[in-house]
Amino acid sequence: MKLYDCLRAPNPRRVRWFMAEKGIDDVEVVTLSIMSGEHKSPEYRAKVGISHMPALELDDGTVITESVAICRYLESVYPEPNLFGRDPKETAIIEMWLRRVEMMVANPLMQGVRHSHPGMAALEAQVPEVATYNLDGAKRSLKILDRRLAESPFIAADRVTIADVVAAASLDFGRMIKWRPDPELAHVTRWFDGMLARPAAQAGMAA
Ligand SMILES: N[C@@H](CCC(=O)N[C@@H](CS)C(=O)NCC(=O)O)C(=O)O
Repeated sequence: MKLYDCLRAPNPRRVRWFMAEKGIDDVEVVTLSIMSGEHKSPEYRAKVGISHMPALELDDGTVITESVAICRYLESVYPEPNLFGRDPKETAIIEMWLRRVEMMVANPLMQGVRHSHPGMAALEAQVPEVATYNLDGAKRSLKILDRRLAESPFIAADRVTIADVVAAASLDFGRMIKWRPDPELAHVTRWFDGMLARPAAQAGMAA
């Protein structure tokens, strides 16, 4: 298998982090640069079908995009440690939090960065109001996460799951614009510091 990866982008980081949590080290990683437009080459587009990263190419040539779909596939192939749920109830709760995190925190934060970081102007027709609207939305949603984390060590279960990986990789992308969760959100802060201290958080980050 081959993972098409980009070092600073948050969606590829989810997959690297997820693989590191599972100790997966037999996937070849091909690093491309979004800023240099390598994901827009005719070869990449022909292979992947969309100019997005990450993408996972299987040995039979099948290509999977969408970071969570890639993680779900890897979970089936490498089931332990489990990050998507062990039984119907736990799987549904993890999916519920994953959807909440994706829509209420990850997407708004990514839009906030894309519409405000000067370096992203090459990728996005930036609208400052879009950045403000999305960053305000992410900030409000983090209060929901703070209440949840007051009663649970991790977002969806008593162990790290895909919901934590998606949330933490997305929140850490805020560093690009010096954005951090409000330190008054004590439970989010405790959880986020803990997530960033995990060895898997460093996957691909030193390069
Ligand atoms: N929903 C997709 C999003 C993929 C995506 O948008 N990736 C960004 C990098 S984080 C990308 O490839 N951007 C290319 C561009 O903006 O031209 C996923 O979860 O993988």
